[in-house]
Amino acid sequence: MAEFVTAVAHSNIALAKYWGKRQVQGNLPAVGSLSMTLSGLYTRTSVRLNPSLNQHTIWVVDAEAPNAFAERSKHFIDTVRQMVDSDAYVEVRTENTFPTGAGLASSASGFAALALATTEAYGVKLSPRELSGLARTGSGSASRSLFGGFVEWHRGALEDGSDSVAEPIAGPDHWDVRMLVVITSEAEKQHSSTDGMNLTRDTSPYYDAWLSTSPQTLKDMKAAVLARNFDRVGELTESSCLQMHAVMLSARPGLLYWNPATVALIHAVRAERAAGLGCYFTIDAGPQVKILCRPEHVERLRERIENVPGVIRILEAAPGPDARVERA
Ligand code: 2P0
Repeated sequence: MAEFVTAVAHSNIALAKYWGKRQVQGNLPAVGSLSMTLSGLYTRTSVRLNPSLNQHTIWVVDAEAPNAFAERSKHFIDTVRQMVDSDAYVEVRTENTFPTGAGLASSASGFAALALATTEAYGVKLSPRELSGLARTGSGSASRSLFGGFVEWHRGALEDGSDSVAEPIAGPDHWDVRMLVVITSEAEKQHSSTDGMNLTRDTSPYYDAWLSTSPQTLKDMKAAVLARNFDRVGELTESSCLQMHAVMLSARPGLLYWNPATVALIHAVRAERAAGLGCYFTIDAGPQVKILCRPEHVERLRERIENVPGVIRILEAAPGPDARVERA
């Protein structure tokens, strides 16, 4: 039997957000986005061809493989298998260093690691750009998790999606900033992002405004990240987040991802900023609050927010590395 091939990919948090698909098939986004890859928060996935299997088997370490995740993964593996016309099925073991399904983008690191490990196991040779496009078909934000540091995912314009890939704009050493991930709930999220995006597109009267303002936000964000302009990046990060949540809230029925602790943390971040700490919030399709902050302010900020009612725990990340294959 073949050896296991193991790949590691890190989670990422968008500073300029992706919300909405120009085509659901292949997760082609309606807008481009820009993210920071997170050190310490990653998925490790091992894959091996197993001739005795008559279907793919997916094991999630320390957790039941949720059916939806297993089905998406099997479908994804089949697209790779068909690239080399193989009959072989695979055994997959995957583990996360952070809670799954709670707005922490486990599908981002998960499909990035699966793309890398599966192509390696089947002997499919792809460039990093092609790997990013492949990961996108598993989950949109996974396109960004192939790369370390600060990463732009292009909207692209081609119908086949081949130009909708991510690329790093600056490596992890470009800028020493931190992201605090403040967990306010460990419950699985109730709706898939795809369903939320479709509902938003179909029912929000503000969707066109979101599509028309996002490109400028992305352009400004890219320039600010390259210039290491912390307050400009922070201001754009909050703005992109709030514009995204405004369009989510304006769907019918409105998508409200926040809990009381989420709102309390927004106020806490703004109060600490007014008091002189370098910190800005962002929130994804879940109740966790991610706080972009200056490294020298991490300790003071932690002390101030750990007692906010509803805070369960706080994870800390710096800009993380590229996804990689681990050699034994
Ligand atoms: C992002 N999110 O840019 C945005 C912000 C959540 C809010 O990408 O349907 O799991 O697989 O393409 O990537 C989460 O959505 O969605 C996400 P699919 P994905 O990070």
